[in-house]
Amino acid sequence: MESRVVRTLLLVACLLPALVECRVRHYKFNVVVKNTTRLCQTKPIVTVNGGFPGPTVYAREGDNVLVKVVNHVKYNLSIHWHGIRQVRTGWADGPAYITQCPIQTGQTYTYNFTITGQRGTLLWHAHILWLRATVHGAIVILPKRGVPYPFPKPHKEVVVILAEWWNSDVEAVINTAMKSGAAPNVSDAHTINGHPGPLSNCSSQGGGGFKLEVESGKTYLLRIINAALNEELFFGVAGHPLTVVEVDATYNKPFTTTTVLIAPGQTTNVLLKADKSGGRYIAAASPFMDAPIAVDNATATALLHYTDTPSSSSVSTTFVSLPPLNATPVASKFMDSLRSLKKPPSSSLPRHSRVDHSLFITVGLGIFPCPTCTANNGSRVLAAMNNISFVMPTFNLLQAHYFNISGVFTDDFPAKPPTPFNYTQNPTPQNTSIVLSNGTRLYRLPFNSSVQVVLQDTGFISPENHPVHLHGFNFFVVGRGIGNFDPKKDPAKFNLVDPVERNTVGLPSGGWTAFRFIADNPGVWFMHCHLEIHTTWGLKMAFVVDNGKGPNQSLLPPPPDLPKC
Ligand SMILES: *[C@@H]1O[C@H](CO)[C@@H](O)[C@H](O)[C@H]1NC(C)=O
Ligand SMILES: *[C@@H]1O[C@H](CO)[C@@H](O)[C@H](O)[C@H]1NC(C)=O
Ligand SMILES: *[C@@H]1O[C@H](CO)[C@@H](O)[C@H](O)[C@H]1NC(C)=O
Ligand SMILES: *[C@@H]1O[C@H](CO)[C@@H](O)[C@H](O)[C@H]1NC(C)=O
Ligand SMILES: *[C@@H]1O[C@H](CO)[C@@H](O)[C@H](O)[C@H]1NC(C)=O
Ligand SMILES: *[C@@H]1O[C@H](CO)[C@@H](O)[C@H](O)[C@H]1NC(C)=O
Ligand SMILES: *[C@@H]1O[C@H](CO)[C@@H](O)[C@H](O)[C@H]1NC(C)=O
Ligand SMILES: *[C@@H]1O[C@H](CO)[C@@H](O)[C@H](O)[C@H]1NC(C)=O
Ligand SMILES: *[C@@H]1O[C@H](CO)[C@@H](O)[C@H](O)[C@H]1NC(C)=O
Ligand SMILES: *[C@@H]1O[C@H](CO)[C@@H](O)[C@H](O)[C@H]1NC(C)=O
Ligand SMILES: *[C@@H]1O[C@H](CO)[C@@H](O)[C@H](O)[C@H]1NC(C)=O
Ligand SMILES: *[C@@H]1O[C@H](CO)[C@@H](O)[C@H](O)[C@H]1NC(C)=O
Ligand SMILES: [Cu+2]
Repeated sequence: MESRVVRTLLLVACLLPALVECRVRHYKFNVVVKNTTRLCQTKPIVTVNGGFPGPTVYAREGDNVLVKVVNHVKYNLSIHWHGIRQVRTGWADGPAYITQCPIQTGQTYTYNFTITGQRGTLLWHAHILWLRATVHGAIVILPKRGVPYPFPKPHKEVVVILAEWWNSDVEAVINTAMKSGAAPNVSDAHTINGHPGPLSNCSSQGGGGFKLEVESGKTYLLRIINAALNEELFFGVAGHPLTVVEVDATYNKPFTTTTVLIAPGQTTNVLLKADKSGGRYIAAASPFMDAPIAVDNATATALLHYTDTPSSSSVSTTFVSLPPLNATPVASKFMDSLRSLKKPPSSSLPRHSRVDHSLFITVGLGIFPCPTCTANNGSRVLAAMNNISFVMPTFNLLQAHYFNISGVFTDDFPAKPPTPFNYTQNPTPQNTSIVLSNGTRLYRLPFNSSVQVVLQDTGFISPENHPVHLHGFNFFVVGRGIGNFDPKKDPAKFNLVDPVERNTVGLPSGGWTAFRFIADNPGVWFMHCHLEIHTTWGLKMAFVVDNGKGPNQSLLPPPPDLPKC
């Protein structure tokens, strides 16, 4: 009896922000429809436990996390633990039809993973359809007990989730677009912790938006997450410079900036010093887009409120100093400022001489025949890597790999584009076809091989900034540039001393980016643009990493409750 009480107490305590020592942390995610009001409109949205955003998952480095997901909605579902390395546990990664079949209506699946060698801020989100618009939340991984941050301990830590809000049903938005062949509607508002904020219409809902209470003289750690579907965002706080200390759950050399750039799927920890004697200040998020592509240009706001300041006092709105939509120099400066805190060990960052697999991958839009598409003269806009628009299988790739089931995928994804051309020439010469091919083609990597990937944006239809995310690994961003990658000159300029380590990198519009990693995690690992519209259009591929020697270098067997197709 007593031990049951203790166990129950421990279970409850293990849900709290790491107050007690728990090696196993249990969460329950009930996926339910919840009527929610924003922008003066009430509509049903898909949520976890009724929240928009959903609950924060707290853990410590080394913990085993168990999340029981119960699907109570009409959609197929899966949840991805974005940035968690999932060492040998690909079954818990989450992208539908890549590492699992979906959790169907009425079904349950328990994600079981251990957080190995990681601490910081990450996010979880739905990885099927466009459900991630409302099905998302934070993952906060504290360092091992007794291990301090490499910066002064903040007075408080606050999760800040940036996202988008649609007045229409998001599934209708993407379905309509796919039927017509045209681009989908953009969102109606951006949100900060679920709210468009005090400067939007209908701000009375939710008490005027998110409010961060601060005490004068104290320092706060903001764990900023971009959970938006389709937009890179600038973020800033009026009168308060931000010191960036961590991105994608890796520490960087601290630097101070008025504006943070954060792409969908990225996370950024910043220190904010409440150095004013009092007052009320606006925090804001607005989009970054340096290509002729439609975006939701609404600014989301929140309030930084010094305690003891009367709510009637005026609000400082110097936030209008957030850069304009197309501020490429601000974005470039931010990305160029990111450096790893420590020199990475050469065992994790391959040198030139040790690169076993060198891939050059074009990333961009194109067209594909579609006789029924009305908006586009019998074609539709799609997107591709190395000219292949990825076709989603109807069976789980990881399972097909593990059980040697043939006919689900091929492992012939090309290491270079089929036809070399002037990638960033804009407009692209008419003699270079923008018609794409398609297929479920993967790239095979032996265990422990060292990999270099150069992503090259193309001018097909339009150049554009693509935040590319790799599952199962962190990579080191060794270089970036504008124009065509020069394989003779550019590698000599690579940073192999303190390149930033992350899981999602912004490929500059009309440019290239290069990263390296060691394929030390067996399984099938998705790589895709984290703009959901581009993923839907096929801007994705996957790596299949073979087992190494013995059980410690091999994928674990699938859990018994793995959903079936
Ligand atoms: C949402 O609200 C509508 C009408 O306002 C109601 O008909 C519907 O049952 C509600 N749905 C849920 C899930 O509460
Ligand atoms: C979680 O997975 C590990 C293997 O990685 C296994 O030993 C453990 O029993 C699993 N936990 C549960 C609750 O299924
Ligand atoms: C897209 O936006 C247009 C114009 O605002 C609106 O009429 C239409 O209903 C929207 N489509 C969807 C699928 O929400
Ligand atoms: C607020 O609503 C008014 C009236 O509907 C409209 O004219 C205005 O543009 C809206 N402002 C914002 C920021 O949405
Ligand atoms: C936002 O976009 C709309 C049309 O999409 C345009 O009318 C409006 O001027 C833009 N506002 C800003 C501040 O750029
Ligand atoms: C569709 O084709 C017609 C006739 O060839 C042309 O006039 C029109 O501009 C085309 N529309 C689009 C959206 O490409
Ligand atoms: C799949 O094939 C590999 C290599 O041929 C073999 O080692 C493995 O046992 C096979 N797995 C199954 C489940 O048949
Ligand atoms: C490629 O296109 C760019 C932009 O139009 C141009 O400046 C450059 O000279 C072209 N490069 C080659 C090799 O043709
Ligand atoms: C394509 O056009 C460019 C000039 O726009 C020319 O230099 C090139 O030779 C052409 N390529 C082919 C295959 O026709
Ligand atoms: C892409 O593939 C299609 C279909 O095979 C082909 O027609 C086109 O020329 C290819 N484009 C490039 C740039 O390789
Ligand atoms: C892939 O391309 C083939 C050949 O054009 C086409 O028949 C098929 O429908 C395409 N598959 C998808 C999912 O678009
Ligand atoms: C849900 O997933 C199952 C398994 O892949 C599939 O058979 C079914 O068609 C899906 N349902 C919907 C509504 O897409
Ligand atoms: Cu993209």
